[in-house]
Amino acid sequence: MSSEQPTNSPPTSASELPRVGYVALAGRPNAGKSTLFNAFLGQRLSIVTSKPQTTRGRILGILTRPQSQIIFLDTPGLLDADYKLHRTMENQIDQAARQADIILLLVDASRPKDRDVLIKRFLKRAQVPVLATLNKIDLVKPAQITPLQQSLENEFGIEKPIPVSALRGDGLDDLLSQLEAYLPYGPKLYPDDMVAEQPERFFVAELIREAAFEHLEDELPYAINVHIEEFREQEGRKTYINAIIYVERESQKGIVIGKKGKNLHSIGRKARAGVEELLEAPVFLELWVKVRSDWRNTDRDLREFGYL
Ligand SMILES: Nc1nc2c(ncn2[C@@H]2O[C@H](COP(=O)(O)OP(=O)(O)OP(=O)(O)O)[C@@H](O)[C@H]2O)c(=O)[nH]1
Ligand SMILES: [Mg+2]
Repeated sequence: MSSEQPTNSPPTSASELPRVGYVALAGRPNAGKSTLFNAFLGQRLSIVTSKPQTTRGRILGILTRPQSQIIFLDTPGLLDADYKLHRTMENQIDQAARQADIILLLVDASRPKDRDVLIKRFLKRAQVPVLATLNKIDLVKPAQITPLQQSLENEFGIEKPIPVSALRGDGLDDLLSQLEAYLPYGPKLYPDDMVAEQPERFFVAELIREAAFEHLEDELPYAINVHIEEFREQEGRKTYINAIIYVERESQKGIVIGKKGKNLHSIGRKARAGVEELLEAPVFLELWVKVRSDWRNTDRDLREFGYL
């Protein structure tokens, strides 16, 4: 965390040291934060789905370049907190913003007005410089980009947002150089080959949640949580993973399992492919579904699931 006054000018003193620092991604749910995070890191580290509220915590990803080490913090989307779970998500956003040297605010070009009051509230709390980017420009006509940039600049009192498409990779090199210029010079904080800090079993649980999120409809994706019960690497045999998908009600359990276990089977197949890609090893994935009533509002459950 920086105790200096926020300023919107990059550090100017040159040095032999690389630029090293934290970039927190922030924005509304579904703005494309995790897509951008993965595009910068060149790998699928943070889960991405077509549904909002996919990311539930702070995800750290390290990009080491010849002259810099940029530590990206992916965060949940800014929202109205309806559950205790949402309040833990808000805390994660604020913690990441405090830890950051610069905040990168993402605005979805196809939904620029989406609950902008939440963005304004967040910007008021921000203690460090904020750079903004207009994402998903592939979804709007080129002629719309300049007026959109201008209206966001006026609305939020920030510098002109940099237009990008995280999905296509357009504009990312320019954005990365601009971000880099805001980081202080200093020694690297992580080994060059390190990309993530959270343990493998965290990412495995996330990949299972990603598969379930995409597969399930309506409110159900939001009522699930994935917990890894057992993760065992075995010499000469498939890695054994036993995971529980928690739901909030008995009726939800039946839907997640599906007729003759069809839904659970599909979720398992999709999740296993992702987990095998991540671990670069064959995996035996066993999935169970259990009920944990009202876990999103229960401190004990939130603590056990790692949200608190
Ligand atoms: N067309 C288009 N789609 C994008 C772009 N970036 C992200 N998306 C899509 O937008 C959806 C949401 O992307 P995410 O990266 O999960 O968004 P997020 O901001 O992390 O969302 P939360 O985790 O819910 O806060 C996914 O379907 C992405 O494929 C983009 O540049 N263009
Ligand atoms: Mg996300």
